[in-house]
Amino acid sequence: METARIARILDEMGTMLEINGENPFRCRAYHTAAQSLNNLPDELTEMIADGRLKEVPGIGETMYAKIVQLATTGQLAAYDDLRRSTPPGLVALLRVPGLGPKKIKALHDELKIETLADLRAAAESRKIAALKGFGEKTEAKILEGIAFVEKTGDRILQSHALRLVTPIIEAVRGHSKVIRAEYCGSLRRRAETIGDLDILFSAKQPEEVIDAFVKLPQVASVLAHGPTKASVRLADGVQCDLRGVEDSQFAFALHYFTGSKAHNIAMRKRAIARGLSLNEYALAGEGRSIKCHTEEELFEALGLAYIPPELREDAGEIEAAEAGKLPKLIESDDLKGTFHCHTDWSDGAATLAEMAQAARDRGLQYLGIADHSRSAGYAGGLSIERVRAQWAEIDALNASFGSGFRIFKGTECDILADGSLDYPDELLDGFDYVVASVHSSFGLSREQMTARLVRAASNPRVTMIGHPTGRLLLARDGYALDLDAVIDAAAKSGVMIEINANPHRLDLDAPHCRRAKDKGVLIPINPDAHSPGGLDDLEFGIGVARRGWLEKAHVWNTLTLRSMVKHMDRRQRRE
Ligand code: DGT
Ligand code: CA
Ligand code: CA
Ligand code: ZN
Repeated sequence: METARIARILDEMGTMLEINGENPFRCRAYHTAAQSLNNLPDELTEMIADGRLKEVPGIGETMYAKIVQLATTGQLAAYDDLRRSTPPGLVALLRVPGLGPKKIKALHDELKIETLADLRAAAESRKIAALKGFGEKTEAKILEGIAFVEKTGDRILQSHALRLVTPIIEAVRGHSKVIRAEYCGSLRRRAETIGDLDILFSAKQPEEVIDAFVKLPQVASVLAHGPTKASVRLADGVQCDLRGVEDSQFAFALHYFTGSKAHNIAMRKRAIARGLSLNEYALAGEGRSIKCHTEEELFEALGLAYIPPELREDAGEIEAAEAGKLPKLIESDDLKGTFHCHTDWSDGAATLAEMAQAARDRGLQYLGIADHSRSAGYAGGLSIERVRAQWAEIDALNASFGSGFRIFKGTECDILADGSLDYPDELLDGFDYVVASVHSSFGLSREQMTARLVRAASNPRVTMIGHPTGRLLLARDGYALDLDAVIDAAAKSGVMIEINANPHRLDLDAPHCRRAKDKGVLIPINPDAHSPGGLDDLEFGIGVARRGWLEKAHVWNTLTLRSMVKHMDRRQRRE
């Protein structure tokens, strides 16, 4: 069984135990083990084989046995028992922002609440406010939370969708009858969250391929099964649609099923205006159909430059393609380094040296370390003394690297409730750069929160604002905030705003990226990595940047190490 899946099972077990009112230490053990699994430096099977898994902190003896059993057999009796004894609706209630296992247990014990519908009924009839430890404010929050869950529905994170689709697309491509295959839909457009997976292939006899697809081990149930298409539910509950076409239709189908729907409609209108008709199988006019082997040819046939999937939202891309004014979008290789990464000095899982090695392994020229500041007690925030000690270690490491690589000294400095920073100015001046983020007092009014961030975005000691809205995709909305006012303040003072590339955040989002860029705000892409593997999240940031129409020049960390050093010096001299 896949490591990420095992981690999810352990997490779920910890949660179910919490809902059952188990001893908190026992519950924690599961969550800690799950986290350790997600941060493993090597393949799980490898680490079991050579005995290293036993040494991993956070994995005790009994937990070790459970992990080995899941990895080798895919089964765990304790997990099955827990699932049987816990009403399934209760775990789903965790998706309601503000409801934790303790509250869910209380609601179940006191009001017999087992489902989202039960919860809504109880809140609407004011039964929750009357419960001990709840009150009117909590009840109102729960109603808001239910609306949030209904809005996000069954969507999944882009990162999750990518993990699911990768082995399936490989299997489809591996079929001997398949000529071409791609995933389409919102995932190809690199949307923040994904409703279902869409896979397209071309073959002379699609039926054989479809029959093989519905028998893949990932498929839990078949929803529909015809000669050219099938819909299935995967083991994770996610829906996956597969369609087969003839190879001559592939470009049209690829374009159609990539969407977005709004983009498709605009393209069809354009075809009609030129006396043509466009659908998922063909572009035709005056009794003849126009051959297109690729999407490039399809766009060309309609008088357009190639529009990358990330831009296909009917947000001006067709007009820009017609005028030859599409941006030359940033690409993964353009990134030369990154900022906002954590180490075990605060809440990261790896040492400075390990993180630096991981950055070099990925071809980066520099790595910015930004551990938490002193107020962030929950995340091991650094005291002033610890900051200075970390600088000494960074200096020593840098001396060992030579000129090809460098660690930059940064901090992820808390923005306090009044908008001031968590360290004194003298200390801030000693960093190469400062990421300023909100990690506390989320409940401020919109006016207060805006004033707080505007103040930080106007502070000359701030290099960039971190995860500006604080949202967690599919888990909680950002705090109340006038983000455009923050962008304006940043533009005026020359402060940057990051794209936090962690797939749970993607914050700035693409539309605000585009606005910030238009106003002249520089936008670094940061992984917020807490482990070596976290650096790979940069790719999700590239997706946001492309959806936000960003070119290489709009992203700070496309500068080479040499240019970056110069630019930092100039900034520090406030030129
Ligand atoms: P999702 O699954 O909610 O994350 O979003 P999509 O964009 O993947 O949507 P989906 O799976 O319903 O459909 C895939 C693509 O098929 C969609 O992006 C555009 C195309 N499509 C679906 N329905 C329509 C439609 O009614 N009209 C047009 N023009 N295109 C459609
Ligand atoms: Ca879809
Ligand atoms: Ca679909
Ligand atoms: Zn943060």
